[in-house]
Amino acid sequence: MEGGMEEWINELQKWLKQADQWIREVPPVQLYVAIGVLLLTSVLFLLVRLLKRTKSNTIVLAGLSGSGKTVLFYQLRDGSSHQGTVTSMDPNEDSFVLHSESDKVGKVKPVHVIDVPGHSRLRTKLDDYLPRAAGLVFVVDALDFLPNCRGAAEYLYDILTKASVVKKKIPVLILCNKTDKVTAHTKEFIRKQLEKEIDKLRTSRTAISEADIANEFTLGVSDVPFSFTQCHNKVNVAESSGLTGEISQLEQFIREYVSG
Ligand SMILES: Nc1nc2c(ncn2[C@@H]2O[C@H](COP(=O)(O)OP(=O)(O)OP(=O)(O)O)[C@@H](O)[C@H]2O)c(=O)[nH]1
Ligand SMILES: [Mg+2]
Repeated sequence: MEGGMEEWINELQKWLKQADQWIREVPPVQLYVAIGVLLLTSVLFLLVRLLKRTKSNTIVLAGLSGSGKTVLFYQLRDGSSHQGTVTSMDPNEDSFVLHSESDKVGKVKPVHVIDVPGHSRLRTKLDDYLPRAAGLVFVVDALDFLPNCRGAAEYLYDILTKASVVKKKIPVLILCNKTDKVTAHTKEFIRKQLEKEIDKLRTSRTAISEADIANEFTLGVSDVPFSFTQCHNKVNVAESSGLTGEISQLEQFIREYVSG
């Protein structure tokens, strides 16, 4: 047993000597170039791996209860509304190729969609999902908008001041849903109203209060009326109808941030 070990060490030493001799014979410039190339490729390899890993395919759906998130979720996945009339008690979560792209299965990257219930006690789940979100869709009920405007603005304000959203500049799509009804408000109207409400919240929340401690960042530019264009992350407004399946603007947003 011991003899075997010695032999093995001898063999190794021979190899090392040979390698040493060989290295000495090679002109130093060639050696440096070889080492340089080796280092460069390994750095590039690591960089590509890192970039691939950080590229998320998660899209988070948030918004007040009843805005239509669950209907949109099923519309994206199955192309039907599933009549989600019950208030969700748990997040809906699935990875799938968008229904409208089902002819491209295997060619496009699946999207991971999470529908976070709007009930105030379940909203805290959002914090678990935001760190890996490639985009956030804030669904607004365009039909029953005015009575819910304040509530929607507060929820949106909380989202737009979260460190996880601001630091990673998570793109936000404000999706005015239920546009199948003629009485639905336009996206321009909804955007303006939300900006006004957020502007009011900004002044009321700058005083040190419990609500203020929860908000990690301040919004907009002080002394200037708030507008979504002041946000560090991209905030866009779009329209949809989950019920009738008119969700092309939502799908466009998803494909912009989860590349196939
Ligand atoms: N007219 C119309 N009604 C819709 C549309 N989308 C959803 N609804 C209705 O709105 C209600 C609420 O829809 P949900 O998808 O369950 O709402 P949600 O956002 O998931 O609500 P929570 O789970 O409580 O957070 C249901 O009665 C839907 O039928 C739409 O595009 N048009
Ligand atoms: Mg729901």
